[in-house]
Amino acid sequence: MIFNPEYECMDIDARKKLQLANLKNLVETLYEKVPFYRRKMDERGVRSADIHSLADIEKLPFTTKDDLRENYPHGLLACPKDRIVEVHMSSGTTGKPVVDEYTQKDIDIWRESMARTMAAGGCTRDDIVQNCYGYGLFTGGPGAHYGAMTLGAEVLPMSSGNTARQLMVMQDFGSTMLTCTPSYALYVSEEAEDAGIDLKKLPLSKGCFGAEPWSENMRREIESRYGMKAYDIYGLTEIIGPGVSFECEAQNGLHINEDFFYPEIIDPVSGKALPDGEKGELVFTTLTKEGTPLLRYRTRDITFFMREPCSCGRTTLKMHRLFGRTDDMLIIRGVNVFPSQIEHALFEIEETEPQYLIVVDRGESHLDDVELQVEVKKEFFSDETRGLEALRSKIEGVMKSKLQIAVKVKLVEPKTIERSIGKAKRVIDRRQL
Ligand code: DLL
Repeated sequence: MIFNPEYECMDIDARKKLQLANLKNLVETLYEKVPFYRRKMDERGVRSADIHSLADIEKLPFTTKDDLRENYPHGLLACPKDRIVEVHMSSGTTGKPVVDEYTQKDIDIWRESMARTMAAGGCTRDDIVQNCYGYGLFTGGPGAHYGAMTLGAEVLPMSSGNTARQLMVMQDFGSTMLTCTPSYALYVSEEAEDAGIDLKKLPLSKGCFGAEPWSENMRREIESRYGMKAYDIYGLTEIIGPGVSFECEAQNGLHINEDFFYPEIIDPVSGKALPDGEKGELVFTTLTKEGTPLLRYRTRDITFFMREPCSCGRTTLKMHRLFGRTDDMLIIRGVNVFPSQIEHALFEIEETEPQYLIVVDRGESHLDDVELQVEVKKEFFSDETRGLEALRSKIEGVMKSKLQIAVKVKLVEPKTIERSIGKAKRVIDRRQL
């Protein structure tokens, strides 16, 4: 279902006009209200009067995660503090958290964005949404909650964890839609299997999954374990939370809510715009936010735009599902490798579970060594070493041919790699320690 056809199916030129008008307003507001942006614009000698077309956005300065941290907690606020009604944060691994401070209008934009997102995943007022994204400072729980409520669905605000209780509620309340990280969806399915629950017999028929990288193969795995449709949803705290872009029934690229979030793809090194179809770093400008609007925010997420019209009828620009993040990329003996490539290759090996851990270290020779720990499926795991040895060299062969690097594979017993209830940790890079 299309939640808001007026905006989601808008004539492309009309949308561009709207974006340009909002961009000019934004630049004016940021210049007046946020000293950080005034300084940056003065340095470049650019003002709102210099923005005549959307392409002129290139004249404006970028914002980086470091800028957000340096302005923690309220330095980027663009409205009086008493207009803020809610705050979210994401901590990341280093330094101060990044903060998003919402006015009521910002919350309304978020509700609308998430209503579009979940409607595209099939959510209606008849649904019972089991929301297992974490609630709290993380945007996942509240974002999906707002979206489901806006659509008039019934929400079960489970938050993440306590998997036995998740399964009980899922059965007793007849949940029809699941919202959580893809890795948690897999974890729940394993626990269901152990408890003798056949998820395919439950009323669950769809889910919106995101907040971490996942592959097409992982989608298929979730869809077959649950007997459901699994949709990819994307977003980040700095921009609004989940609801920045989402898949429709075509499951081929994510529609960007571009009347709210203006997207660009740039070369991460030169900062220059890349032609359509070329992979690069995703950048967003929040066109309509009031609390902490951002200009040309560098997400570090890597994707490309898909301009061809979508069969669903939406005219919004699509982005390919993420390939990874510029800061996730591992450089192994000079070769660039994304964890998502390893995951993708692994899924083609029938004997393994979709559970893995990549450990990178500097060997005695001071060269980078990669150990890939992979869980073997119960039915293939045995004490007989010959079979396992053959499987190990098969996986090493696949990795070598797909990634062009040598990976040492360590097969581990089922259920030995730590499961996550939120975002999965797939890489341990000991080289930085
Ligand atoms: O993860 C917001 C979110 C919640 C999105 C629930 C979807 C569902 P942060 O914690 O700020 O916000 O993390 C944002 O997570 O820059 C991406 O690197 C990654 N990410 C989010 N969605 C996806 C996705 C939330 N669908 C960071 N695929 C982003 C791959 C994703 N990576």
